[in-house]
Amino acid sequence: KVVESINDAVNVCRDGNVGWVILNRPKQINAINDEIRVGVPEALEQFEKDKEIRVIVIRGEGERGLCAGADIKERRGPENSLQVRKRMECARWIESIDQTTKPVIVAIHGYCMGGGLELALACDIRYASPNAVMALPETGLGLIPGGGGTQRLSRVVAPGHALDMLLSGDRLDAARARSIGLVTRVAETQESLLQEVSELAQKIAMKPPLATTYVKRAARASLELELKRGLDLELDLFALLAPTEDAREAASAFSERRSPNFIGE
Ligand code: CO8
Repeated sequence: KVVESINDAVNVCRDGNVGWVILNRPKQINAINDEIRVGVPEALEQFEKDKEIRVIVIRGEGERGLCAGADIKERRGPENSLQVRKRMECARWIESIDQTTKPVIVAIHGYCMGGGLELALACDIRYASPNAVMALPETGLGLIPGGGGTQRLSRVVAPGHALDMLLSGDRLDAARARSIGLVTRVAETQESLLQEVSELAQKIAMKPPLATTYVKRAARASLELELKRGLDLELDLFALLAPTEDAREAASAFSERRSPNFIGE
């Protein structure tokens, strides 16, 4: 598998129908700098356009962790609130994950703090290693999360758990994170994380891609739409899928007791 560089801080790799986005600042525990802010959306856009890619995985290079949050050592001059507000538009790079129609899985090993957890919160499936450590420590720095943490966390876990994490800044281990639904899967061992994530990604990539895209769209819309509109959207998407080649192929393959061959139409 060939690893290609988007820039100094982000690599990509294609493995069959799975596209890997790799944060590559291991010495700084992949702390978020401008190259990550630019490189991740660029990598996602590449994979979004690539018909061969059906599932995307985000992971971090190095043993220490997925991402230790924003680069605290980035030097900036004094700024007033207006200047900060303008600059913080760059925090919207995480929204590139929302705009991706293909499923995005994040592999969380080691530290996943602040902006790193905000990145993970925007993904569709959070898969942790047993050594994962997750926290939103921003209030301890006199700040609040600025990459969607205050909004996405309570859409992922119950609001009581979200406020607990936001106010305390406490670090959660993988077992605790799974118990509150912050991650949905924990790997057997630290070493098996990427293999397990890869297997899950391949499994999803084997499914009819249109159905995968539409189910993601409908489920994500449920977080924003009132129920009636969400149910309408679900039926619209169902009706679009029912006559597709892949839906017909799935039914034929079932009747004929053979493996289906999906073409993405
Ligand atoms: N930014 C820049 N460099 C970092 C960061 C970071 N967030 N985290 C770790 N590093 C660097 C360390 O400086 C160190 O580099 P060096 O070897 O050159 O000194 C290297 O990575 C390894 O880190 P440690 O030696 O500290 O490793 P430990 O195992 O002792 O500790 C921790 C690991 C617990 C993850 C620790 O590094 C830590 O607490 N990091 C900061 C975590 C954090 O608070 N992140 C910010 C969260 S808030 C956020 O993301 C949004 C708000 C941003 C505000 C920015 C203010 C300007």
